[in-house]
Amino acid sequence: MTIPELNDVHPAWLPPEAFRAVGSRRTLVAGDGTLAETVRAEVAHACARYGGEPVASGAAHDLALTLSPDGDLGDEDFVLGRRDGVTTVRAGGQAGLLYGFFEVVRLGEAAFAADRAAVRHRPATRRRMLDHWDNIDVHPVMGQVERGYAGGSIFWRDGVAHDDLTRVRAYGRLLAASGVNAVAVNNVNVHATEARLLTDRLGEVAAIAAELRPYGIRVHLSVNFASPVALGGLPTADPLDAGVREWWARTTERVYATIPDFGGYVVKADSEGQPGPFAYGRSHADGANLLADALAPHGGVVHWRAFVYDHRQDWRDRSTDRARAAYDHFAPLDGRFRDNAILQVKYGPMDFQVREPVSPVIAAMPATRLAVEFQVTQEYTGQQRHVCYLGPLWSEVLGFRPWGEAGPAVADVAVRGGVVAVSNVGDDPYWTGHPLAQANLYAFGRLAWAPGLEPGAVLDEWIGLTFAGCADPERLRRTLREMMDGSWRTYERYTAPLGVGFMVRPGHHYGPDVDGYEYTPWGTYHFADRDGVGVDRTRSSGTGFTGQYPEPWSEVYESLDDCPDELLLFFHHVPYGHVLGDGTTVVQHIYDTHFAGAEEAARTRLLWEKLAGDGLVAPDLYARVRERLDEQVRSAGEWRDQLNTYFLRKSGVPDAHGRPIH
Ligand code: GCV
Repeated sequence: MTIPELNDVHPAWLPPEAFRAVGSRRTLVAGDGTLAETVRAEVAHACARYGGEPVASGAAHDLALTLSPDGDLGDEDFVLGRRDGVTTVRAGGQAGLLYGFFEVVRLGEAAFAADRAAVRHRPATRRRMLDHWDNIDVHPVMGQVERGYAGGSIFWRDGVAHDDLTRVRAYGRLLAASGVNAVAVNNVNVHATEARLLTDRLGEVAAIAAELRPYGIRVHLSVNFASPVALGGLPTADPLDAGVREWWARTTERVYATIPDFGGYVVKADSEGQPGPFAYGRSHADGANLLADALAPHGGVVHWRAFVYDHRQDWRDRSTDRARAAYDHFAPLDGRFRDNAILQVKYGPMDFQVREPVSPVIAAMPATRLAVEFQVTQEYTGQQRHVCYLGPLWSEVLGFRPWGEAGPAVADVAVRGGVVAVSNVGDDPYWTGHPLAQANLYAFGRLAWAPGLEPGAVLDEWIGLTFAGCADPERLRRTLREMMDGSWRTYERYTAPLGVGFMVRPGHHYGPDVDGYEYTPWGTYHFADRDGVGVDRTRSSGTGFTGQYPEPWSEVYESLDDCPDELLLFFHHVPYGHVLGDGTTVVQHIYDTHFAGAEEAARTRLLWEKLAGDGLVAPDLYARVRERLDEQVRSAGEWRDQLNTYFLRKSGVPDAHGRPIH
């Protein structure tokens, strides 16, 4: 086992300096197995640089990482403490040893300072997963990585897997240090070439799995529901057909013969053109169970996506509501999914908008294992050209209580199914295009592991690791916190207002286009006219979507008075003069937030500029962020002007402060 080292690629949150504290100590690693070997190699690697020493059992040491499988610790759990000058990590399994090691790295010198009471660490949920929307062949419209904003794929290039997969190993290392333990390596839109990863191109998946295994990460594969026809030559892919069931069973057996620790399948079915069980008059439970049954003998799981809706809607038809679709399709199927079928639900009912209510599906299926899906890749949140730290959004969603304050939170529901997100990584030298977007990847792993972590504290961890060894860490920390803490809300301010969403350019989804989707089949409308704006999703006069929530939210969202302002236009169509909680009207709020948001973007750039030339960050990283900030400021100005102009022209209501609107 060699620790991956890459030239010309930024080390993200694992620069050599982050290992100084561990690397300058005497460390004992007790335990056997693949992951224990990784920890041993990590310790040796850090010691070689910083003068410490890996020691054998019986020798004096400062840090002991010990595998002690018996007891009450799960495989990923560990207990960390310090007494009598020795820091100890006692792990329930090899994975716990690895996570315990990275916890010590995260703590740095603090791990070796004062005594600390033994604290038990355990992940909130067993599966913390990243989905890659990577294509093997460059797709004519979507490119190498669908919704990718960080260059090509780290797995595939121009039709084949990369020869040198060192970068995949380094990725696994970064993910392990954040808490992620599963990766799906291809796009959920499974095109012809990618479908074959399941059969004759399985070797490429095995090669990737071999790189990720030493860091405790299992590989999953997105599969095409029509594979029995497309790959197996069968006349049907009907989930109840015996030949089809047999085909999936045999195919899956071969997968496990090649990759014994394979994680399972991810399926997007009957969605945006992907095939699915509807073609055979079968339900999505039938579809998911077909694959679950094939995977069960091998311990695998199927992630079946709930992102099913009609993308050929008639915009003239006000009764159809895309927000209703996932619940309408799936809630009636509660209790009908196998135990190794996980229903993967996007956090909101629409599609990864900057502001949406939490999906009602999450509260509707108590007898089904649900995973919550986030989007680390910033499709609708600035495409890694804008600073937009998403930790606060995810934290808000995970902490939301669908049954009211006394009930469980979304994170509690996800315990059984896991937390999943679409990765933002590509073959870019900074991994994520925008160097500050690395924080989103890190934060996803940390919040999936411990949903109660405070997003600002996660940011501090990320800053401390990424910029370890910085000459003035406190100044840098303060600057980055100021730039990033509120960046999601800033982005919200200068883009679509009050929860309405989708005022983006169709297709690529970057930049403003208020009516871009208004008369399309995609079901994403705002219904602005001369009198008002917003979607009436009430039971009393609208689409009835509010009725998909349990109380108290079904009542809160239904009521114009109680509906939270930030979601007002998601649930209600209101006149421009409607008065919000802070006393401003809707249209004045639109003007105010768009002016403020664009100003905040400019202030973010100023904060960064103050770091120029003082050596706190490397010049190339400084320049990359600076270049992105220029685009953010430009784009925020464009959003401000288009949105304000649009609503001035529609409403005829002037800005109360007489600011320039075009
Ligand atoms: C992979 C959105 C994106 C699509 C994506 C889809 C999904 O609609 O724009 O690119 O497809 O979500 O989550 O399946």
